[in-house]
Amino acid sequence: MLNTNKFGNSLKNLGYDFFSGVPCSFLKYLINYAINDCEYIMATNEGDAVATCAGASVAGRKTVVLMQNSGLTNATSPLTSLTYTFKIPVLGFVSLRGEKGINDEPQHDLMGRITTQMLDLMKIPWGFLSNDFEEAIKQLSEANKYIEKNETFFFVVKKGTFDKVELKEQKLHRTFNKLKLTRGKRETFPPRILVLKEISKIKNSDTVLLATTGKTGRELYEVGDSPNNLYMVGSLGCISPFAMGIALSKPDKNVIAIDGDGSLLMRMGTIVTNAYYQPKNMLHILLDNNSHDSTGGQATISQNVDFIEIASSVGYETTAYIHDLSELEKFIKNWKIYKGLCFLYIRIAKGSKTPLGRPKIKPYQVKERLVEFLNS
Ligand SMILES: Cc1ncc(C[n+]2csc(CCOP(=O)(O)OP(=O)(O)O)c2C)c(N)n1
Repeated sequence: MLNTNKFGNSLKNLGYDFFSGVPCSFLKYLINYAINDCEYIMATNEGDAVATCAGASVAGRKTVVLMQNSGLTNATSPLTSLTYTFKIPVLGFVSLRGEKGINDEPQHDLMGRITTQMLDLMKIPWGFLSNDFEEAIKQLSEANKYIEKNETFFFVVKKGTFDKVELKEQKLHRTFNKLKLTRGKRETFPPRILVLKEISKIKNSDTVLLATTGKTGRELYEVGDSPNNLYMVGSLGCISPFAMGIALSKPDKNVIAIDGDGSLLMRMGTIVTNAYYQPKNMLHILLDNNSHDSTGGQATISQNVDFIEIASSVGYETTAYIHDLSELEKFIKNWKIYKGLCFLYIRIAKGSKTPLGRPKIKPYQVKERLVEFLNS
């Protein structure tokens, strides 16, 4: 069995101090260590945890995701289209529930048989974590070499690998909304590209603009490409947890996540996490066209959702319904001065600029220059 505190300290000595995940009983003592002694983000979904760690990693942190193998299925989207595609390194620990020969619950049976195959399929290098301390430390040092090459590496963790660490009492807080501005008049439904032009005006050497998957990123690129932009591809819903990872790790930068209704609905739990950790330097702007515009305009059913109520109730400090472009300009200017976690909601027209190109720069190049920007 591994001495969990000693193993955790070895992780820390290698620089791994940013953790996120969803608990698993096989990993609970490592998770308890991370909660007790490190920065640990309690995610609502393993995919969100990967996205948050990816953001923190881009911002210069060494990050660790912790998950049950059943949660590996939740994380496949960001592990294939975010960390792999953008070459963002994250160190993973995934439990092996359902291992052949151990008596486990029926729901783990299939995942127990395919966990390592799934990692192979996702082109994630991995190893079974040894329960011998000296050996495990050697494995850690090998894993660290992958991380330093910008590759993700996963340890597969069997039952009884970590010795007991008590979870210290978690000091939890409530987060409260301080200013909520709801719909007060008719809105104007501007086209997305005009909204993006307005948002882009804020950009300076302190600000990053992160655009959600699909045409939002493509239009932002056409509005004006720059090293402090990132265009998410694939991994729908990951823009705000990714932004939070950056915002928490770089408190001196303004981090703006431009989200879509389909995207936010796909990972709705993220706003609970964003609000709980409350980065003061994060502005979350939702462009709602009631549709999956990028994939042909199919409905998202967001007309039934009051995003302002939801973001306010989970504790975004400021939430505001934006009726037109001049209000958007005013609120962004105010946010630059007063900051605080802020959620702006704007209804936009369906459709996009035609013809619409795609970024000519590759995702990992976009990431590389953002890393440079964030560390400059
Ligand atoms: C996990 C995942 N599922 C599906 C897609 C395909 N997809 C790309 S963009 C998009 C629509 C997103 O809708 P929304 O966030 O409302 O933005 P809009 O296209 O309306 O600007 C979909 C479904 C994806 N990239 N990732």
